[in-house]
Amino acid sequence: LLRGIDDAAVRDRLVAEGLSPDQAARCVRGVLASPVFAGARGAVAWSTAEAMAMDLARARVERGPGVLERRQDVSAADFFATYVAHGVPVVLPGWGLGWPAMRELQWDALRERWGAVEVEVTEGRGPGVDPNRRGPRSTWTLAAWIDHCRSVEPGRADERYMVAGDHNLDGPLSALLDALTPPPGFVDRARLRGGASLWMGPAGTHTRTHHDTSNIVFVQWAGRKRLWLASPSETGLTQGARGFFAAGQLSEAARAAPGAPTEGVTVFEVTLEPGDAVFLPVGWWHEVLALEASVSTSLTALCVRNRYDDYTPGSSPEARRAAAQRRGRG
Ligand SMILES: O=C(O)CCC(=O)C(=O)O
Repeated sequence: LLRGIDDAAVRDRLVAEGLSPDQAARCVRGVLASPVFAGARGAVAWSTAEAMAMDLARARVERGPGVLERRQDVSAADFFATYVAHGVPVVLPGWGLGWPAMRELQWDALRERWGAVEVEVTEGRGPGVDPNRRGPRSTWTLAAWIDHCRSVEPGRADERYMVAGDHNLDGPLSALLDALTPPPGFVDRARLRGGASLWMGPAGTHTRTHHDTSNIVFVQWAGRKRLWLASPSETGLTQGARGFFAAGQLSEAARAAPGAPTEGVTVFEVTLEPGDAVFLPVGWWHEVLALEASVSTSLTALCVRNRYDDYTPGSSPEARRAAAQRRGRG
């Protein structure tokens, strides 16, 4: 009845299941008169309308060009009005090519200049480790960490990975922030400390499909990385998500079995070369694989309000309710 199925059809079904016509009629009348039903009807109507909006967004993505747009020399004004405001991912080929980071975030330069600095590295992000939990960390000199990254054979990554949560750009390596010089208008330099993160690891590091709660411009400096992206309107990924992580991997979408969380999902793939960047709009699912030993940075200190902490579709019903109440819809 909540789904809008006709009363008579429900009555007929109850009779088919063994109730007398009289019992069935009384039962349906009782449900329709119940205040709980009246309250639930409002909630269902609301969530049906929201599901329709998601279906519409998903249909648009599905009927789109199927590949990520690539923009050379996009202005900050165009970037914010076209891509950030509408949540559209875009590849910025060679965006970082002229920046000092193109010299300073290379293996030899890093090792030579900062090799003695102690850095934090996350251990163990593999299957069986809760990806939403901060893993154990170890301390390395940057020189030892770089040697480790460069010595691991492709396909033999051991899950050690210097990730954003290790905060090395906020502390021991914060001088490297000066090497990040996007064109004017993209980044608020006053917020760069805390709004830029370093990812450094061997070939084969793998970040499972997840979403973030801010817009990110992800820039590649050394080695190549492959990313798979999917829209937040892909509700198949949201159902079964745990925290920020989706139930399925986008890179496996092509092989997804019927009923898998990735079945039917429109997946965008991009391979970043050194100097390339990609804009990851808030909420977009992404999975990342380092094809080679890799150095990248993610920038969140964009010249726009960039915290969407309430966007947690994979959280518990209680946490979602608290977020809805904060938004004034509880
Ligand atoms: O490079 C990676 O392994 C993951 C990057 C990422 O997911 C992010 O910046 O949000």
